[in-house]
Amino acid sequence: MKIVDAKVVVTSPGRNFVTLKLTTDEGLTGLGDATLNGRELAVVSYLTDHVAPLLIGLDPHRVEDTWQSLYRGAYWRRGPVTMAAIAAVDVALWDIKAKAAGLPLYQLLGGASRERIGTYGHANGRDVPELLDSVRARLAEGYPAVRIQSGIPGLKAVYGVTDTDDTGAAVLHQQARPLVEDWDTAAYLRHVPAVFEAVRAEFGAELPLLHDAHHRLTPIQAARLGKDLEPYRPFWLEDCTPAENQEALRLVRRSTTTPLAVGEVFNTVYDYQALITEQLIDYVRSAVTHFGGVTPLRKLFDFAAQYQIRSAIHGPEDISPVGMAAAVHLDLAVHNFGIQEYSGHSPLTDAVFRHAYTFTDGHLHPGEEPGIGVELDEELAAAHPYAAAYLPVNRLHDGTVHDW
Ligand code: EZ4
Ligand code: CO
Repeated sequence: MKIVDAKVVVTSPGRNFVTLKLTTDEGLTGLGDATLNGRELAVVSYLTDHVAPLLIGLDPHRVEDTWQSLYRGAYWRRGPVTMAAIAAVDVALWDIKAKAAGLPLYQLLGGASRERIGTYGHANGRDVPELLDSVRARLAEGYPAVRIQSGIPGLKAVYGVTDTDDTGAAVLHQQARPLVEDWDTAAYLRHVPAVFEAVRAEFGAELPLLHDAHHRLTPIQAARLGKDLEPYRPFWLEDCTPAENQEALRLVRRSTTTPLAVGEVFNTVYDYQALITEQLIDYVRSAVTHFGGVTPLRKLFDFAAQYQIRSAIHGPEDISPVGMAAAVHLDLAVHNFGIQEYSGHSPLTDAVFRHAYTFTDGHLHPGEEPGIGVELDEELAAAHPYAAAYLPVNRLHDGTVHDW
């Protein structure tokens, strides 16, 4: 079997998605997600100008060899653009291999290690009463665990709150320049423990509660927050410090037993080396889409398993249903699965990307269709063309740019 066509489809059914579609001489097709939120067209160019021409004529069964040749052959390794492009190729090849075998992808990854996949949903509110309503809404939808994000007194626009709607879905900013949000770490550190206290008081001790600090704290601030949240037993504190500095988490780890989750902006296993071998974290959060595909993410999970660290694949709306499907197959197969982030997509997005995976009673299952189980409606995709959109930037009250 040979690859005869490699096509990149950009569509915006409410937000931008980049999809690679490979076709073989036997008529099999494979899909891969290459969406890099806010920098989509850089990956489109990487794929169409530099990768697609190399794929024509290759045997699609050679997944590992193709991955290695794209990773090592570029010489310029790593980085989100490169790894999103390689991820799309990797997933499209796995999709073809599984279709050729007549099996859902999870069977090729070792088969099911569980019956279904536990998720967490997003609850958010501008203030505590609104957040409590949002938690109630997620529980009514069946979510077994909830991420809680709240507005901060004195701040106008805050991550996870003002940029989400009341279903917890992220709202897209389709504009030529990024939205500016504001930030005050001291106000945040004062407020978050009170938010946890209110949610525990309303919903009890058992509900798993997560929180995302979105890379905004210094190590000592993160340590403080971890300690302050301990009485409320969070399921995890996510991305407490900027991701570039692995050493920061040594200080956080020494100071708190609050579990730590990291990795949505990581691209390779090297970003995790110290974090895993020194047991500084509890969950690895990379997405198939940004980590080079199923091939390296499986290796990461096996590495993490040696240190009792679990998977928690990043699952925001900017991961397309193609990337989500790949995640759900991996979640079902790996032994050290932890939890899957899931908000679902809009009905229009689900129409562009018809998928076999299902979400029932707060749990995902990849379904039994051969491959990853996603079909792209190219006509509908073309009816919703790319629209420039940016993630927000964050500024302190004096105008200084802060980590978003
Ligand atoms: O801000 O995917 O845990 N989820 C997150 C996401 C990220 C977006 C950025 O594109 O932190 O909401
Ligand atoms: Co996050």
